[in-house]
Amino acid sequence: MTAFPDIDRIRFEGRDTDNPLAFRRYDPDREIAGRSMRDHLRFASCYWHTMRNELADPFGVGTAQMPWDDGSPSVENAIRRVEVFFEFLEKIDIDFFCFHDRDIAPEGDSIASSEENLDKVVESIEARMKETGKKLLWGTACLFTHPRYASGAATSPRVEAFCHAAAQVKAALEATHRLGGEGYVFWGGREGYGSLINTDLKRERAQLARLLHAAVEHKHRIGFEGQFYIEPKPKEPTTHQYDSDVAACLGFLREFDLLDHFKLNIETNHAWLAGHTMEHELESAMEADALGSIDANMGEWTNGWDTDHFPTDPMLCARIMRCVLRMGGFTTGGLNFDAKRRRESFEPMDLFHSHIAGMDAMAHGLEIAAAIQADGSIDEFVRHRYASWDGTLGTKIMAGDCSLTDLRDEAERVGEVPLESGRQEMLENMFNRFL
Ligand code: XUL
Ligand code: CO
Repeated sequence: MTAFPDIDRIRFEGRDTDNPLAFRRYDPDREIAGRSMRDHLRFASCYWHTMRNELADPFGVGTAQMPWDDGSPSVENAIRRVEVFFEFLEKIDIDFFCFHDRDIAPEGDSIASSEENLDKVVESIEARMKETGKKLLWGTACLFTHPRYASGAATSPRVEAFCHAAAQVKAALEATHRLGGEGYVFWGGREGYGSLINTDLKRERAQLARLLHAAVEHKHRIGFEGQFYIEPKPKEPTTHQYDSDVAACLGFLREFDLLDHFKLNIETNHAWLAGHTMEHELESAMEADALGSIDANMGEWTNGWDTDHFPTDPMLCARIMRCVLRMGGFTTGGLNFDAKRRRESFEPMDLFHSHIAGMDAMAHGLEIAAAIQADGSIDEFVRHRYASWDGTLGTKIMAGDCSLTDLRDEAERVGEVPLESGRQEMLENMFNRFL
């Protein structure tokens, strides 16, 4: 059986090709800045959008054509999807994937039957991984779809919901471990509130921390060595999510003594919803040595939802890849396309067009970022801008050796501050030279 009979493996054909089913920028084995493009970018396709998103929106039903899917919640149907997904990964030449427990396997009518369903599908995924060499970037549990989580999962006012969430995390973590996953993500889709009028915020945050601690304990118990990540998002579907942005996550992890166990999986569209740029979020995480992985997508500035567009803007991708290069590249992380085709792009072929667009834009971003890094002028400007801090006085201040009184005397001694232009526009223009 083939789900995509008209599509061959997508290959690099170069800048001048007019074949839309070819890469123009992404040349997987090309060396750039010390690694192959494949190793820099570590692309992943996500099961929930690629295989399960029917492309419905609040005003209309799903439009996605999925002739391989009979629409039933059976394990057989779930296993058929696995076959299609791996054919897709092979043809698009993506090495990694990500999933939620409920994307890959149907929930049963008891905890035990849900675990059994998951086991069966994981077995078929494991077999396809062995055959194809594809790898799991991260797994996660869907703690936001079922009505039992309407008021939160770990942060629910009902203790029973907390137990169900824990059961799902346990099974999803074990599945991730079995599949050799390099990471495990916690996205707290309902871990927040609709209104504070019915919410005990202090309890809810403590409950969330408790679930995360229990997961850390279980990770050690089963010997899972992958990286744990939190994925910040400010809102939608909640009014406010407790892990609203990188700064909030870092504060939360420090407060509850979890920072040693977690890094962050940062998503562009979530950064924008929080009113930040993606670079702001990436830099804030990097500064705390907590940048782990990226959900590569973008939003639509004009409508303000989490629309999960494929990232097709080379400028955005260049900014992201500059951060990744500055961090020294991914270790366990990668670029997961948490992105979906538009509702109008409903043909199976659009799965290819959308991923190709994202992969080429990210590869373009990598080329730009590598050229900026090799040139070094922007980095040099920033270093020079802070050079006074590298002198004797700056070093002494930062070592904590100057009281306010000492500093007052220094101010008298050094005289007026030499004013220097920040040259923002010159630097922005310098950046543009590399596009
Ligand atoms: C939702 C979102 C999730 C996480 C995984 O906005 O980004 O799909 O990436 O749960
Ligand atoms: Co995401």
